[in-house]
Amino acid sequence: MEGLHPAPLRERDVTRHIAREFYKEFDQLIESDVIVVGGGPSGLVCASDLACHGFRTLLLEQSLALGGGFWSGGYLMNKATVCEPADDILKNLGVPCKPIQECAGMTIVDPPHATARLIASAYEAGAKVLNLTKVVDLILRADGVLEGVVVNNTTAEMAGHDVIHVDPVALESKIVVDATGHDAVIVELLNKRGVYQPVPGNGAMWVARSEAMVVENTREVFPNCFVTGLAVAAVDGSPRMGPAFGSMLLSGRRAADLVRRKLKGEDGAGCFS
Ligand code: 48H
Repeated sequence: MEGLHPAPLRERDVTRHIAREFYKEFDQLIESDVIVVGGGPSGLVCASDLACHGFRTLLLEQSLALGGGFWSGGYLMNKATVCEPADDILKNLGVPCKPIQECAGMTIVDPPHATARLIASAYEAGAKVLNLTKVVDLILRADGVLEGVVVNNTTAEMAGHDVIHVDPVALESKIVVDATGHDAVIVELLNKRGVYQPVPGNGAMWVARSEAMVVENTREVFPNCFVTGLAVAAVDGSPRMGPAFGSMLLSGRRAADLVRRKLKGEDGAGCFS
């Protein structure tokens, strides 16, 4: 249309500016304060809080979409539960949380709405995101110091090395947060590299206990490696909770607080077990 654009829009310009912006940003992401692996609810809250505090925070997600398991409430039902006080995290982002009269403290949320707001909040706080990026290994020194992760493009990894042999690349950080949910991928990799015990996987469902255990046991499990969300239950063999998401949000917040204290060198932070 005449007058819409000063010069006719060229395809090469679209490509050029996408490439320039991506690689300019990627250059900055090679070195971060914190890498959060996994863009589910716990990882999103953790990344958002850390970025809010001014830490260079990179969120890595193997899927195209961020949000992990928080797009639905289980069994393909589009409602999920969030118990107090975690509902405050969502309410502060403008997500409606409907109280349930029969169950004191329980609220119901629309998962896509909550997830969209968590994603927006992480971006608005300044967290950087690489999606379709799968963590496949760790940077681990002989003295047992974790210094970052090794990543590859998810689609190349999915094809398998026999079909597409693309070497991965490394991204450095002071801290790595395992927010990979059921599989506790980072802790599994520590185990594969012989520096951590086997990961038992989460225990059977017991919602009355599981949520508190995940939040309480959010911690530094290995020097410079923190674990949050369902990955905590996987590392401890503690019970799962089904589509109850409050502890994912609270655990993400607690992990960010522990990381912040460690990076600031505050007392009591960073006692791994
Ligand atoms: C990059 C990776 C890699 C990798 C995995 O599963 P999530 O939503 O995790 P949480 O802990 O934030 O939330 C758990 C919750 O969604 C849930 O499943 C609950 C409460 N279940 C209870 C029950 O009883 O089952 O998100 C983890 C994210 C996902 O987006 C993965 O794609 C991503 O981590 N991820 N990203 N590199 N190697 N592995």
